[in-house]
This record gives sequence, C-alpha cells and structure tokens, in this order.
Amino acid sequence: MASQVCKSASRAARSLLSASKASRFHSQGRAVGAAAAVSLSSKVPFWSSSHGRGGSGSGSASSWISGAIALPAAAYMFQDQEVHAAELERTFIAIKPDGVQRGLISEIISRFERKGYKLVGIKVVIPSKDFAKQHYHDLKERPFFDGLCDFLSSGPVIAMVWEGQGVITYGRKLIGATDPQKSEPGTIRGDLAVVVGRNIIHGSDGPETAKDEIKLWFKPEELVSFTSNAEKWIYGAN
Ligand code: DAT
Ligand code: MG
Repeated sequence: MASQVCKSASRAARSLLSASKASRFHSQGRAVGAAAAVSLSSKVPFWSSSHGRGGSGSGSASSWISGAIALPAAAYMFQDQEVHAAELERTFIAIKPDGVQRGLISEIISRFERKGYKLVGIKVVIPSKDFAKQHYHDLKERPFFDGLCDFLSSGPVIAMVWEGQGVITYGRKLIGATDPQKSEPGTIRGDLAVVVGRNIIHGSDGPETAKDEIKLWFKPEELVSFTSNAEKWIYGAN
C-alpha cells in the first residue's frame, strides 16, 4: 500500500517536472543534460556504466528527507535531484605522459577525489600526434606547439572527466599555474612539477573548452551519470 502511494507520488512528481525538463536540457548543455536525465529516469545501477547507461545510484533522495508525507516528499525528491544535477558541471582532466611515467596517477586522482569531485569517465590512451594537435589547436601559433604535441603523443595519457559544482574553475585551482615555477605550493603543479614543458596535468580552462575537450576525448557512452553515496554529505545548505 505504502509503496503504491510512493509510486503514484513519483509519477505525479515526474509529470510535474516534465514540462520544464526539456527546455533545461537544451539550455544547460550536453553533460549537465545527461546527468539530469539519468537522475530522473533510470533505475539501472551505476556499475552498469561500462554498457553505456548510468543510474541514479543507491540510497536515493528518499533517504535525504524524513517525516514528510508521500506526495510532497516525492515531488521534493525529484525537484531536489534535478536542481542538484543542474548545478553539476563537467571538466576534462588529463595526466600527461610525464605524470604517468613518474607514477603520479593515484596522487593526482586522489586530490580531485578527496575534494569531493566525482569521476565519471577515465581511460588510458596514447594519443596520435594529429589528435594532440586537435587538442592543443588554440596554441598552433606558439613556438612550442610542435614540441608540445610530440610530447603529449609520446606515451600513455590518463584521460578523465570529473564532475561537481564549480569543477572547471576549481579544478584549475587544484592544478595550479601553467608554469610550475609560479604554481603555489599545495597545488598539483606546485607540489609535483618543476618546468612548464613537463607540468604533468591538463585541465579545461572554461565551460566551452570543457565541452569541446570532453567531446574530443570521450564518446558519450564512455561517460556515466550516477549519484554517489557521498553526495548528500558533500552538497547541502543549512
Ligand atoms: P595550461 O596547461 O595551464 O592550460 P596553456 O593552455 O597555456 O596552459 O598551455 C598548454 C600547455 O603548453 C602547458 O600546459 C604547457 C605548454 N606550454 C605553455 N606555455 C609554454 C611555454 N612558454 N613554453 C613551453 N611550453 C609551454
Ligand atoms: Mg590550456
């Protein structure tokens, strides 16, 4: 009986939100749209991500609130998830061949993970020189362009997509200034690199670049959308 009430409440909440949903998807961009779509529609568990689908994960928003009656609670639950998903942005982060060869993969990943960001895509690739040129196309007039592209394609790169509120801008803060001589201590480049030509990590520098770089490096089905169990402790207002 209680579950039937919940089910119809869920249906009501979905139809309540469906009118605004489509326009939001178009205005928020692909990554955010995908996250919102999945949080509203799927019951597929997140570990099925390698097959191209993500789910809303376990725990679910129903446990975020207690004591409310069924219908408003369900409506709040879906609204909250949608608002929450809309705030999450995605950025492209790569550990360059020097970072990989120096054994810094776990060190770098842990800094993003400990901050509270969510890894939604990862792979090891050796990019071709042409691919490296595409990635760094905005630097093609710079004297170091050719050497930079040779370097990026010289060995394995860890390509990643990280998700979270403000992750594009704050990801750059975690990374530090381009020239490690100028990066603050505490940043990845400040702590772990010495010269600009071997600064171990790449991070998208804005929303447009993030969108383009994610598209260049990942197929949509290589990215997952899920709600992690930690999210209710990472996000929240009092
Ligand atoms: P960032 O990687 O911080 O976004 P960028 O986009 O200006 O910096 O440059 C891309 C990469 O090119 C950078 O990580 C290292 C290399 N690079 C930048 N400036 C350089 C320079 N003056 N000499 C040699 N390599 C440079
Ligand atoms: Mg850059």
